[in-house]
Amino acid sequence: MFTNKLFTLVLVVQPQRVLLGMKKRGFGAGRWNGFGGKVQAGETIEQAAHRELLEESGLTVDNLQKIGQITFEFVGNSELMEVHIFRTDSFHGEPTESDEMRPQWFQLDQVPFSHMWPDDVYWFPLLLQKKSFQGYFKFQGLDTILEYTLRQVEEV
Ligand code: 8OG
Repeated sequence: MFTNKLFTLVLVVQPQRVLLGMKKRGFGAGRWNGFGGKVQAGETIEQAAHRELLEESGLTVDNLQKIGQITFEFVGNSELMEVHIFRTDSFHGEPTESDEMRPQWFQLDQVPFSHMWPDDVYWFPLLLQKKSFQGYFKFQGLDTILEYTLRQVEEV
């Protein structure tokens, strides 16, 4: 039987650029990504998204827009990762390096997909166009997508 574990992911997107962080340690180390992590007991998914964004990037935001939800299966692991994805276009503070992440702005036509999770190239275009989506990706190891579904939805 599968169980689900909840995660958040926040992308700060401005008209010409997106803020990504180089993950310095742990799961996904060596890859550029948005900011996020596990939802803790006693907090809502949205509270977790704000907390992780602040911890990893030094930024606070007034509003997070729910934009996507992707479930990840890793073959051999019965714990599915249910990742709730948010975007925001405005923020307070200065992007600041943390123990976990080194933030950097990327032009929207220079998103470093070859150094990101391999599924990101599929759903980033939807995120950038503010189109809500739901997906499922089945991974073999950390690099190979065995199968996936991805669809645009009215509301996440
Ligand atoms: O707490 P931890 O840093 O281990 O949380 C994992 C983070 O990575 C969390 O923000 C969710 C995110 N994440 C995955 N898989 C993928 C993926 O395939 N693509 C992207 N962009 N982020 C992912 O767990």
